[in-house]
Amino acid sequence: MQRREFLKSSLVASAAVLGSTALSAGETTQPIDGRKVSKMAFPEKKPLITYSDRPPLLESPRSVFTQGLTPNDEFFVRWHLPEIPLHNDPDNYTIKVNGLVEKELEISLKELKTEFEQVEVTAVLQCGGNSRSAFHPIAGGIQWGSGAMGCAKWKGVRLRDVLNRAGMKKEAHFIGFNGKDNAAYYETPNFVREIETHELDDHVILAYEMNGEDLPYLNGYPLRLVMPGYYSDSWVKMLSNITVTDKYKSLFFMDVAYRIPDNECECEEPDNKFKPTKPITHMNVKSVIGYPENGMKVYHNSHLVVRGVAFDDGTGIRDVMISTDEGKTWEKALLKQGNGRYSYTEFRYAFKPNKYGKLSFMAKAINRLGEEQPFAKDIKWNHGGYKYNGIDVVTVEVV
Ligand SMILES: Nc1nc2c(c(=O)[nH]1)N[C@H]1C(S)=C(S)[C@@H](COP(=O)(O)O)O[C@H]1N2
Ligand SMILES: [Mo]
Repeated sequence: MQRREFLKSSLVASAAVLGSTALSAGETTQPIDGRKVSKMAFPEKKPLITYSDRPPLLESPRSVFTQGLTPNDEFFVRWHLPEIPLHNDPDNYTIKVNGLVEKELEISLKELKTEFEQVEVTAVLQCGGNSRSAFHPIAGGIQWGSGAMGCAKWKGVRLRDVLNRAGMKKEAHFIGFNGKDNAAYYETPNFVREIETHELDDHVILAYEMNGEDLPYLNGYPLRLVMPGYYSDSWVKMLSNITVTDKYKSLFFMDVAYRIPDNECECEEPDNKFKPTKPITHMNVKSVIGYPENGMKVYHNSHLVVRGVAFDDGTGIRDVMISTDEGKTWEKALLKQGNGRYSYTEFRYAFKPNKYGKLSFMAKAINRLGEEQPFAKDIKWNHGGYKYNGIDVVTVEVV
């Protein structure tokens, strides 16, 4: 083969390679919607979208997001390990506080409820992988729609008060939390999360009540960590241990899962993953339309009220904008707030459909810092499928 010909053919080959890279570059669209709820229900739960029953993985359907507080029996459920205890006796339930503390403690549920100040906070609990099904190619993990979230009024005691009783030593830098669920195989560690001591503020609580009732069993009965503004991988359920350390311990869930690229865009390419990574922490601004739902038929000239919820990490929602023309023009929705800055902001927008055929509603939340949801196509890909917050779209048919 002559040299010139060789150059030509290698050029063709590299063009083909470039072409395929461009095609496989990570894309995002709308999360998959409209999955059916199961016929079966778990104890204390209504039938929900069910991905697995061991461990239980349950998603709330879209219609739940018309309410500012998510009912306990419609609240999503996520466990990582197949072995969750099948029984917890509240009279004998204790948690241990150990590690770099002056005095190790073993506190019973009863002592928590009677010896510490009781506090309440309304806060959104959202899995970092909520809406993961929007990522292409598929990001590893459960292919959630947008129902791996909920908002509840949590009651409990301040983590700080409990740690103060034990007395953290000066070298304390990390606080680890362990749940009572166990791995089925010894290689898999227990579910453990660590936070840095500076992340500990007065809103972080050990909660035993949710919306005025005991926690539902599957949501962590009888005690869980509540970290308002943070993705819920750090909200450890069925808490058993609080361990104070000076060094970051290499534990699976902190080291592998729930991490994103540690770069400006928090993004990477499917065939060129970025290192180093960092844990997901604060939630970005997001909204989800609860009504109407995709595929609904609505009447021409009827009085339609679009409803949904918006939230962020506690910065606070300033506006929710609605578009009925694919994002060309936007109008403000009416907001209802009042449960504090970590809770859902409810929104509503009245509209009279005056054209037959397909009609799309888009919802875009903007927070007090001016941060807003991007269009789905502008969300950048990451291999774990975390932090999706694309503008929500619901398409109905006007008949
Ligand atoms: N003990 C324990 N706590 C846990 C988990 C777990 O697997 N075990 N999963 C975490 C993750 S990733 C999420 S999204 C939330 C889900 O909380 P929920 O089941 O109350 O909705 O719990 C967190 N706390
Ligand atoms: Mo999660």
